[in-house]
Amino acid sequence: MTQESIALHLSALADEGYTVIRAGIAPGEIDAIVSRMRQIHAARKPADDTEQPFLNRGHDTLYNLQREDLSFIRAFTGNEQVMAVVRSLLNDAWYKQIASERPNFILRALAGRSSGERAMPLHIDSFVPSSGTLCIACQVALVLEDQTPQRGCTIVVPRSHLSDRYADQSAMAQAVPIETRAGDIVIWDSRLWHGALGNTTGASRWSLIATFVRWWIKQNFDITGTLPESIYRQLTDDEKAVLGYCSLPPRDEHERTDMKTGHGQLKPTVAAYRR
Ligand SMILES: O=C(O)CCC(=O)C(=O)O
Repeated sequence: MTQESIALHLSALADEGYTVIRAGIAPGEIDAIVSRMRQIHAARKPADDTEQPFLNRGHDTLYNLQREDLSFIRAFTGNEQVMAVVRSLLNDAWYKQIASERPNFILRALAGRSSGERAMPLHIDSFVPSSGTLCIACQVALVLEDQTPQRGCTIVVPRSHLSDRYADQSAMAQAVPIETRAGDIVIWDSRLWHGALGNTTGASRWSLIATFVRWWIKQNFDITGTLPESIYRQLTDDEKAVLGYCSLPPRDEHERTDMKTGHGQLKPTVAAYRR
């Protein structure tokens, strides 16, 4: 992807709150990811719907996929287009321990999602609205199966990320469906009012969704503490930073007084962070 097309995606994100990278995933990779997700879906006990977050009830959701397979992480970190866009959106320019052209943003959540029959209400995922020019969180959805309105595609209310308001269901009339093909990548600012239509086809509609946030935001799960050592061993320093290992809070002032660290302070194993 050229600098020019990255600039176009960034400008769409700034103005409309979302962008679509068409055919951003290699066909072989799509099949590998979706079949691994189907395997995990078949093996996991179905979640008790009442214990799921409200928005996910009635939908197939595979939580915490970074623990299952390196390929789920690398589908994002190995995609230069995605990394370039997300770095521009979320890197902290004052994070001096990591070179500015490397990521200092982190992964908040990595989940698989397929739409159920019920629509997913409009919502934001930044937890707080704002109308500022700086983004604090974004979602990157790797589309693994074609998405149409009948198959429960993502919907967004363009420009709502600048509204400084929580999502209002009466804005459904302004929501636009994002029709995509397997292999497309949709990126939206997490302040954008978005949701998904109900899937009336009976077919699955898997996408792999990463929520990336600025380094100081809390992660959905204990991503750093529960990563299998076998996956940690294979990560690059950039990937360790993205999973949060460079911005773990120190235990106390004797361990460290800076909230941010660089690659030089990364530890050899997951267990070593707990000592
Ligand atoms: O899967 C979708 O289309 C929307 C997902 C979504 O709204 C979310 O993950 O917050």
